[in-house]
Amino acid sequence: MKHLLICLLLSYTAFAQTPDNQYNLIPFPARFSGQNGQFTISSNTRVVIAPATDASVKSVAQLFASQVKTANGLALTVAPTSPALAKGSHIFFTLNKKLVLGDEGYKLTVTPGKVLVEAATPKGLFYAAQTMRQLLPAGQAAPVIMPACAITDKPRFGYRGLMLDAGRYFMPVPFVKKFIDLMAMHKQNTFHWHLTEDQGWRIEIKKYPKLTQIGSKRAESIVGQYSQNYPQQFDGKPSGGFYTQEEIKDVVRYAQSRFVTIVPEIEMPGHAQAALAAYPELGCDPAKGYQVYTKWGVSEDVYCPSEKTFTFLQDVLTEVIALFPGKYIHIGGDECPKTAWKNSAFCQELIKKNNLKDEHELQSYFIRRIEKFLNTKGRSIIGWDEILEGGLAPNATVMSWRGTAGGIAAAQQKHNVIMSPNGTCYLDYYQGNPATEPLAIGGYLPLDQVYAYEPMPTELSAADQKYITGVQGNIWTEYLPTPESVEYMAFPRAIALAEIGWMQAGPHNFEDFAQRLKNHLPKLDAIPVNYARRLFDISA
Ligand code: TNX
Repeated sequence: MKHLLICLLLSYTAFAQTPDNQYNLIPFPARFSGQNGQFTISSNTRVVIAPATDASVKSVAQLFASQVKTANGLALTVAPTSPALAKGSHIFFTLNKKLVLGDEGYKLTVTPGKVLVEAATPKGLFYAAQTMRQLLPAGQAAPVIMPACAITDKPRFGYRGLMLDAGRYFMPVPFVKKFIDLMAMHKQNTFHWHLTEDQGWRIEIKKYPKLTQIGSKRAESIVGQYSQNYPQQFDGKPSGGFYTQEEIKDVVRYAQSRFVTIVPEIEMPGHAQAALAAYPELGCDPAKGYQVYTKWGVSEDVYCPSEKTFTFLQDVLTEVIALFPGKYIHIGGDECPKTAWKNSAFCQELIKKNNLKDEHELQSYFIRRIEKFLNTKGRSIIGWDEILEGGLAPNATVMSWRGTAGGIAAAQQKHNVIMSPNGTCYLDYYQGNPATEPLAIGGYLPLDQVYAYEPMPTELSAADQKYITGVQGNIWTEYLPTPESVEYMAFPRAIALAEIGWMQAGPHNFEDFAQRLKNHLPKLDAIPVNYARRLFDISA
């Protein structure tokens, strides 16, 4: 951490002449050219759009106006353009189909008289608006100025994600929205919502009410040690909560307005003990008396691959599909202990009947059946890299978490990959000295190490590189019971990953990033965000 502080101070000296809001863009744009002068926003400034424009352009412009209101206290009017308005101070949002910057790129031209915001799509306009949001001063400061500049920008990767584990601890809806807005502010576009776990089921399923009546509630815990590597860890308190379908629809709409796609995760065949507590007949040993798991770590009790289970999961997924319009459903697939299947006469029979070699192939059989079902509904699956074991389902996307080997193997098999290796993307790991930081799961992942991550494996041939679709940070919450604790671990490391996902390939300079971050943190203070402030003491 000392290292970071020194970097911050050193680079502060280098840029001390630059007003804070002239050099604070994260992710940094593909092309940026600073110009003389500035555009001043006042209550006379109009946000204008072409008269007969797309409704979504209007929503982007309105959202920008509301963000300026929140951040700077200025109420801007959004209006169709007219000759009179074109003469006054204005910010013009316009679709320009001729731009060849992909569906997320944009051009932003800030001059003293006006601001021109151009993109081929509303999504591109939205990202330009997020750039403007960053160019404006933090808080209520007046005057509200944007430095003159010309920006041409587009992302490197199409998938720029963050995962939030709402299974270990329920995360309330207002916080989920705040989290999504913070993602969008840094141009991340995919929110992976981890909704089911051994320790809690968080999504209302109308056909199976006990999932939330029973599965969302965790009893007082048996404080225990799940691994000798990790310290004592349970807070011992009862805990619970779930999202109603109405709340989920509301969050989906909120995310859509920020061009964030939600990937819901329904874990299978493992990490399912909360579901078994609700419906024991889905396990291999229903008489066992399953409880929502009151230890961290991985439960041995998993779904039995029976017809009852497949019917249940298909019913659950049918409701999930109706709630989430995105193409991808994450089906988990990680850490599925095979003990229960080994001890089950039914599973052994199933293995024989289907000419499978072992329990790994049985897991593959499980995932393939679910994939087939989802594919017939027009959806695709994402699974953690364990889904490679026993053979990949034909159309699956692999999320590589146990390092990068799984991702590399999947790309070589011509499957799409999202890189999320624990060594560089696990934001539940310590970001500072474990002796003085709040108790965490373990690991050590300081900000500069996150920033140094290069998602494209050198092992891949040029032809296979296209299967690496992007990068994701994961926030597992075993040690993060509250929104505040999540913010502390997620920020600013998630912002470093946002830049890694967006900025063009090439060496990234940490000192430069740290300088921009220093200028950017007051914006997080203004929201406010409980980022790991004490590790980034910028008052010096
Ligand atoms: C592994 S990553 C898990 C999670 C834990 C996490 C803790 C993955 C697919 N499984 O269940 O929460 O480690 O860092």
